[in-house]
Formats: sequence, C-alpha cells, structure tokens
Amino acid sequence: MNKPSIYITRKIPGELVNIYENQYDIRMWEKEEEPVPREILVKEIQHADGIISMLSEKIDEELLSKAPHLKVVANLAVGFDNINVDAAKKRGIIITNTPDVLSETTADLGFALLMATARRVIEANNYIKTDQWKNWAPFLLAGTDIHHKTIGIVGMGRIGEAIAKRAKGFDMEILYHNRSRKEEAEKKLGASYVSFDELLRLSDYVVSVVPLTDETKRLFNKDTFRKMKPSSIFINISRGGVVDEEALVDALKNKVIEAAGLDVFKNEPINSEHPLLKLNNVVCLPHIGSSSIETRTRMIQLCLENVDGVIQGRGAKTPV
Ligand code: 8YV
Repeated sequence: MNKPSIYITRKIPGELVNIYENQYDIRMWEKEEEPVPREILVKEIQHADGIISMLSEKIDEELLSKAPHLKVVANLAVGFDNINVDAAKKRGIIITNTPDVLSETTADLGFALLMATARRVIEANNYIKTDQWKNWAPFLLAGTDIHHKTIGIVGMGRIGEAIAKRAKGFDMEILYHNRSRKEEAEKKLGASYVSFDELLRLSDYVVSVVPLTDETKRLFNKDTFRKMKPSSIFINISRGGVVDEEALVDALKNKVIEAAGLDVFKNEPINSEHPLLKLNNVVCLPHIGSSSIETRTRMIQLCLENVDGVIQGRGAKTPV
C-alpha cells in the first residue's frame, strides 16, 4: 500500500522530518527563502494527505477544491488569516495552528521592539557605526522612559498576557482591550480592562496583538491615531492588515504620535522604498516575532505532530 503523503511548502531542517520518513512519503519545496509558486502547490496538493503551510501561501477555496485526499493543513503560525477555514471545514479538512509554543518568544520580540523604539537603540547603533559619536551631550539620543509608563495591550490572548507579564516587571500600568474580559489576567497581572478609546487616550505604548479578521482590519487608522497621545509609541507584532499604513505614515510624519515599532506590514516583504522606512521615528523588523531557533523548531515539530495525528486518526493537538 502507498504511504500517505505530506507536502511541506518550505525547506525545513531534514532532521525534524526524517523521523516520519518510514511512515510517509514526504515532499517539500526545496527553497528556504522563497515561497512555493502557486502552480507547483496546485500540483503537489492533488496527491497530499496533509500539508504544512506558511503564511505566504493562500490556502483558498480554489486550492482546496484541487485536493481530493487532503485531510489536514498545519499552518506554521498561530495566525491563520492566509487560510479559508470555512472552505476547509466544508470539505472536512482540519486546520491546525501553533499556539502557546510561540507566545513567550513573540512577547520577547514585542518588548525588544518597544524598548528599541523608545530608547532609539537602532539610531544609536547607527550613530556610532557612522562615526558621529564625537562627544557627550546632555540629551544625546535621549529616548523616552518605559518603566512606570502606561502600556495598552490590544488583544489579551496568550501573547498579550506574555507582554503584560513583561510589562509588570517594568512597573508599568497595564491596560488592555479585548473582545471579552480576561479576569485571570486582571488578577494575575494587575491588568485593567478599558474600552478601546480609553486605551488609546491613556496609553504611552499601544501594542497590537490582535489577529487579522474582518473586525480588526484597519483598526488602527487616521481616527485612532488621533485619539492617541502625541507622545505615544505604537507597536505592532500582529498583522500589517490591522493598520492603515498610509495613515500611520502621516501620523508619524506629522507627530500625531511619537514613534512606531513594527514587525509586520500589509504586504510583506517590504523594501527600502517603503515610506515607513524613510522615517527616523520607526523601527522595522522583517516579521521575526516567533523566530528563535528553539521556538521555530517547536513550531515545526507541532505541525508534524498535528499532521501525523490527523492522518493516523488520533486527531490534531491544536486544531483552530
Ligand atoms: C509566523 C506569525 O509563524 O505565528 C504567527 O502568526 O506571524 C509568525 O510567528 C511566522 O511568520 C512564520 O510564518
């Protein structure tokens, strides 16, 4: 009998995959930094029982209609806005994501971004590298304090809580807004639930950790930036689509807000021509929130466990 077949849409380390090779016919796109072309994915998916996908692949109705054997799509991310989950459900295809395993790592990066933006770490590094450091000055590259300031977390899920935990260590006042109250987080972390407008009005740091949905698309726009303090710093580690990027560029240029730290963009990858990269009061990262060796390894293992579980009939560990 033929072995069940798994397709992986990006080159991932062989040693993680090898342990499944006796049981499965495993194929993968052999490039690490380039997404699989759609026409190849369309071909591969026709034979696959399971696939491991990245955010760069649109797993839409048209693609799923070409996959007669497909039982499971394991997305290498906690977010799954690249997948038409309803279309998959209609076909009985299980979608899985990688929650929990990346929360602390993503929160670390969120905080690194917040600190780098507030304390102008990248500018300061470039300042030395370009031989501008000639003397001491009282306000040389003076940033803004983090400790004892107010942080507003938009989206108090697992990553939001991990951000709050870090903020507590910095003696910050923690506000949050979420679809539902999180009483545990309130008790454990001293976070206070406020309306979205209140959060914008009171926070020194506004951190977006919301998933991209119809409700959160362009949640941060001209109106919302105007509701924030002129001294506030906006941090986005969720999805670029939750921001109206033109409005953000305007807000940063015109000092409607002070600065922004961004790990995600509407259309990724961006390049040096992007208007956000022309601004000094912005720190940009290439969507590396969960990118530590330990966490990406664990995410890949979890995807493989999910695919194996569904194909072997035990079920998925982390279905969405
Ligand atoms: C991705 C992310 O995993 O988990 C998410 O939703 O945005 C990241 O952690 C990463 O970009 C790989 O697709």
